[in-house]
Amino acid sequence: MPRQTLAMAAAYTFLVLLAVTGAHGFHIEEATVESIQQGFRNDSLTSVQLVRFYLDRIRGLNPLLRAVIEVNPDALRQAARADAERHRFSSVRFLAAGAGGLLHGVPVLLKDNIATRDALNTTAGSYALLGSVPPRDAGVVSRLRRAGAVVLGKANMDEWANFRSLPGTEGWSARGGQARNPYVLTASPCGSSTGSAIAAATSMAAVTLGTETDGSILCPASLNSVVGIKPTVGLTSRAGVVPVTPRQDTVGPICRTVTDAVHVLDAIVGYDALDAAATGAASKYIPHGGYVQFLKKHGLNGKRIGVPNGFFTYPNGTVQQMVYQQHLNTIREQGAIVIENLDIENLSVILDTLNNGEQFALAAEFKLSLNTSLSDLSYYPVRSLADVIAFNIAHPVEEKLEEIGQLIFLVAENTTGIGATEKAAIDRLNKLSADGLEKLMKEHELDAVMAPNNALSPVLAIGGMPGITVPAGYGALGVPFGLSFGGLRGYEPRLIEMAYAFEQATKVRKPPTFLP
Ligand SMILES: *[C@@H]1O[C@H](CO)[C@@H](O)[C@H](O)[C@H]1NC(C)=O
Ligand SMILES: *[C@@H]1O[C@H](CO)[C@@H](O)[C@H](O)[C@H]1NC(C)=O
Ligand SMILES: *[C@@H]1O[C@H](CO)[C@@H](O)[C@H](O)[C@H]1NC(C)=O
Ligand SMILES: *[C@@H]1O[C@H](CO)[C@@H](O)[C@H](O)[C@H]1NC(C)=O
Ligand SMILES: *[C@@H]1O[C@H](CO)[C@@H](O)[C@H](O)[C@H]1NC(C)=O
Ligand SMILES: CC(=O)N[C@H]1CO[C@H](CO)[C@@H](O)[C@@H]1O
Repeated sequence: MPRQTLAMAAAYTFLVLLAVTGAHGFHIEEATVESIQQGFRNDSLTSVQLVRFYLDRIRGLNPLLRAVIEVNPDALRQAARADAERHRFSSVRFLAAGAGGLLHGVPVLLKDNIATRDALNTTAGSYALLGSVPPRDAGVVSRLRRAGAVVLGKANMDEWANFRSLPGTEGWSARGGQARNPYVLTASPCGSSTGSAIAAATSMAAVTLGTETDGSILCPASLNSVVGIKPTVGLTSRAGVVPVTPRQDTVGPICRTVTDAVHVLDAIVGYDALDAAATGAASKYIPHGGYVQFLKKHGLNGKRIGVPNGFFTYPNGTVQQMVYQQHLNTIREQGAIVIENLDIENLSVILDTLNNGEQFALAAEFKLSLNTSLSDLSYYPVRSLADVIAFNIAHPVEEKLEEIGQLIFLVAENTTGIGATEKAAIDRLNKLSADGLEKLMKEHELDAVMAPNNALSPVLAIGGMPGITVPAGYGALGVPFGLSFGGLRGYEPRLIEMAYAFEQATKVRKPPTFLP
């Protein structure tokens, strides 16, 4: 049997066994954060049982799907502590103490570029960073720990967030191997937050975190039929995250439902002194009382939603064309005002990220940011981009140097900081954003624009703007696709309203099919 078939057979056997022997009163597969908390409260579930379930599931599915790079040897102990805390306090005092939030005792899987100061490594998928020691948890991880979440492990990703080479490494990293789409195993799982999306889709974790510079949450979430929130840049801290650029990087949840994603978002947003400028500037967007209040069943009612030209380009008769058309009708029936035939100025320039200055600016910014982030480590096997390049040359087999190369690294290494040319490129990107989506949304008083999957990502990326993708359907071969809502900086409340109402009106998502 070929290796893939063998692994598939093993995974199927495992799933069947799990279904038969699943001994918990509580059905953990596909469980939501709120049902998990209810299970905790009515004593049908413990955090330890949850962690055991997810660890078993990772053991069974990961040989096939390669969604996880490392599991946390401390996860069961953290879960036991969460269970003990819950039992020690009466619920009122527990809540008053600031603990007992919705993520208390809930296992979270982190993309491998998000630092944890524990037994787990943080490597962006690369052997070059193996053994590095971060001085502290990433800002978002500190917040998760304070909320009582259990750090379950690190998720596979496109190595270096797909910023090593062209054409790239969708779902591949040297340390994690090639991740697979759990719906159609031969289809792209997209990236770079690949493992986070797959793990959420297959219940290898309750909830997960990904990161996005340009498409890395919205794309894998869409293609693995889960919900991804790409927050406004600065809403969530990037401190302790292996960077591409502070101008575009953002950390956000990837989960099975909008509600789960919103609970995670609530836990991770906020000011961080170690990412002071961006989190300081974005903190004005965080609503008093958090984001849960925007989970409104009628959240589409009265919303003005633009449909920019150039995105819904599926030929008549294809599944995508028909399903998206149906969704537009549903969105109208839900009371939204859908405005079609809008043009984002210079859209073709914005989408041409190789030539419009985006990649050019990113290259210079990456070299600087990586250097800063490496020099912040308590122990670092590599100190600079030059060291990482040399590492890949010295480890060509593990790092698949011949096959994948490191062209972006080489281009980035040739840069010498943000000079006049780089500054001009960044100004031009800002202008493209201001004259593009920002102007369009203001002129038409839009609450959001809609597009398939991650099609909006470059438009949102250059403006630091937020987006949410929600499962929208399955193509002729069973490959998932999503519908994304994007908006201006700080538009999370209304994007959440629309995404939630759309999700509740359509309920498209179904668990993975593991088709060959
Ligand atoms: C406890 O809550 C869970 C989650 O809602 C539910 O599935 C389960 O049936 C409940 N069990 C009991 C004993 O009430
Ligand atoms: C982290 O990497 C080291 C190798 O440097 C390995 O021994 C260790 O098991 C890894 N940690 C985890 C949690 O897998
Ligand atoms: C697709 O169908 C629409 C509506 O029926 C029609 O207006 C349009 O011309 C068709 N497009 C193509 C490419 O056939
Ligand atoms: C990298 O950072 C170190 C320490 O902050 C600094 O001394 C060095 O000049 C930087 N190198 C580059 C290439 O920016
Ligand atoms: C880097 O710069 C050197 C010297 O100018 C040049 O020969 C080389 O082609 C450049 N590499 C890349 C990838 O641009
Ligand atoms: C940056 C850029 O390419 N801007 C162009 C946007 O489109 C207008 C015309 O619609 C051009 O004049 C700009 O040069």
